[in-house]
Amino acid sequence: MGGVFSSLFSRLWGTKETRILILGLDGAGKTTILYRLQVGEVVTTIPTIGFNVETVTYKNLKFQVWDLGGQTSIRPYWRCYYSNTDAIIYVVDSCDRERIAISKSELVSMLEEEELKDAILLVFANKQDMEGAMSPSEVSTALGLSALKSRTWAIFKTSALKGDGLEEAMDWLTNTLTGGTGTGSS
Ligand SMILES: Nc1nc2c(ncn2[C@@H]2O[C@H](COP(=O)(O)OP(=O)(O)OP(=O)(O)O)[C@@H](O)[C@H]2O)c(=O)[nH]1
Ligand SMILES: [Mg+2]
Repeated sequence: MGGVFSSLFSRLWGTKETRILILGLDGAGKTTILYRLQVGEVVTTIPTIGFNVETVTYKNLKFQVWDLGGQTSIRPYWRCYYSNTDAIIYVVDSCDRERIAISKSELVSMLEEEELKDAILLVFANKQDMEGAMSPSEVSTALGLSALKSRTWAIFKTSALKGDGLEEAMDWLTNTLTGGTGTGSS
C-alpha cells in the first residue's frame, strides 16, 4: 500500500517521471507525435535510426517519452527499452492497410514480453486526417485488441498533423495512472 501511495504522490508532485515508449511501424507518425506532445507543433521528421527521448509535462505530470525507430531492421532493438515502462503508445498509420497485419504481429509479440506485463497500452489510430483512413474500430479489430487479457488499454483516433486526439489520450492516461476514471475502452 505504501508503495502505491508514495508512487501516486511522487507522480502528483512531479518527482517521478512516467516512462512512456512510443512504438509502431516506420512512418506511422511516432516522432511527429513525440514533438507534438512536447512542443505542440508539427516538426519535419526523418526516419528515426535509434531513438529520440524528451521530457513532456502534461497537467503537472512529467513523462519521459521515448520514440523508437520503427524500421524492420531496428525493431529487434525495441526490447532494450522495455524495462520500467509505465505505458506504451502504439502508433498505427490508419491508411496503411497493407501492413496492418505486420503491425498486429509486432504488437502481439511485444505484449508477450514479461517486462511489459504491467504497462498500460494506448493505441493511436493515426493519420485520421487522410481520406480512406481506417476507423478506430477497424484498427482495433485488425489488431485484435478485444482479445487482450489482463491489460489496461484504450484506442484513440489521432491526427498528429492536426493535433487531434492527443489531448484526449493524455487525459485518459493521466486519469488511469492516478486512479481516476477514464473515458476510453479497456
Ligand atoms: N497526414 C498525416 N501525416 C502524418 C501524420 N502523422 C505523421 N505524418 C507524416 O508521416 C510521415 C512519417 O512520420 P514520422 O513521425 O517520421 O514517422 P515515425 O513513426 O517516427 O517513423 P520511423 O522513425 O521511421 O519509425 C511524416 O511525413 C509525417 O509528417 C498524421 O496524423 N497525418
Ligand atoms: Mg521516427
